[in-house]
Amino acid sequence: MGRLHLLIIVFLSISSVTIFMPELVAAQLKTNYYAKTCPNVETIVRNVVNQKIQQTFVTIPAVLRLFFHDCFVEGCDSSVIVASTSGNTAEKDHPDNLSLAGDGFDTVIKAKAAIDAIPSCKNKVSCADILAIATRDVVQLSGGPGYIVELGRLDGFTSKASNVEGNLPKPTFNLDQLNTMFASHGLNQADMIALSAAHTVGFSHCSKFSNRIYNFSPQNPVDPTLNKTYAAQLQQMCPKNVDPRIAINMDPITPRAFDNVYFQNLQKGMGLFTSDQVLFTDQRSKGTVDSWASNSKAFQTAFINAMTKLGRVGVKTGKNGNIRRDCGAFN
Ligand code: HEM
Ligand SMILES: *[C@@H]1O[C@H](CO)[C@@H](O)[C@H](O)[C@H]1NC(C)=O
Ligand SMILES: CC(=O)N[C@H]1CO[C@H](CO)[C@@H](O)[C@@H]1O
Repeated sequence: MGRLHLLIIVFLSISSVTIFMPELVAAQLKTNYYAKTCPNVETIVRNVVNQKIQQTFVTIPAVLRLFFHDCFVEGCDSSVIVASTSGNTAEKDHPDNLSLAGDGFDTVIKAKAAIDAIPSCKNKVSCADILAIATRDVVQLSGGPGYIVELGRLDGFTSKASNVEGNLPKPTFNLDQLNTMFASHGLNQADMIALSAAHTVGFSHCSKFSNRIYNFSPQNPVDPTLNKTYAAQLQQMCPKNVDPRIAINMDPITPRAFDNVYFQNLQKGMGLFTSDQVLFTDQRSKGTVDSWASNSKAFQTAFINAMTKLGRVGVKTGKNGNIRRDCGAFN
């Protein structure tokens, strides 16, 4: 009996080592990175995020999407927050930025000001880490899982609109295109599916899916994988000549809750983009959608794991980055 017990323990510890070691070494991030320099940083950010959310719900999807775009273009180095100057068109001014709502930028800038108001913290915390902390907070404050954020990212030195093209997924992507793009950032299919559930909160402009409700193909003007009732509702909210500023809820059932209803919607043909619905229609990913639609806990575990991996993408350390004094401008 004693011997069997021992064997089980050894097996478990070996498997956890093989899963976690390579990633930890590659990313050089730590959970207690600011313990000596600014021990209260997470509380300070949390208070600012709380206040912002009380002013506007948009804070939640805005911050979450900002983090994703930051990490996929040039790595998680707050390059997405830098403003354009006369000599440089920055990432945020690429057309793909349309829904990077100002409230995401504003949250980071306000949190930075609150941190820098404490003399010992001033210019000690990177904008990239502030965004990572704020992202964890908006997920948790909208009903999603809490998790420990790895920290120690530096802010990057480049931000170019020309680097955006080809680095962000398009709403028309099929499963292979999604997998290829996420794999190029070290994320596997399960990570991609878990992260896609971020579309459980937030808004989309009509133009991002109008092809699915008006001119999908010569034989099918409406995408046949779209739920017919939902398609009619979308046509009503997004008539052909709709004001381009109109944006609609991406999760029509629980638009303000970070939950697994996203997956239940896919089962009913209520995924808004092709890139959402394909996760259910493609047999290679359907099983994962079905299991997370019925098991919220399993989804949350996968989401935390995928967010942690996303937060390690292209991290800058040492000479490759610094702490920006103003998140919107290089020092
Ligand atoms: C899987 C591929 C993905 C595609 C094709 C995609 C595409 C889009 C598009 C087209 C919009 C609407 C933008 C607009 O109308 O201006 C959107 C919104 C959003 N996306 Fe994604 N996205 C993907 C993955 C992700 C991931 C991984 C996250 C975060 C982890 C994310 C978070 C969001 C959020 C929160 C919004 C709402 C933004 C707001 O309301 O301000 N998306 N996405
Ligand atoms: C379409 O959506 C409705 C709920 O809005 C649902 O009752 C129905 O089962 C869905 N249809 C299909 C084919 O999934
Ligand atoms: C929030 C934000 O930065 N929006 C910009 C997105 O890009 C267009 C140009 O493509 C700018 O006009 C917006 O100001």
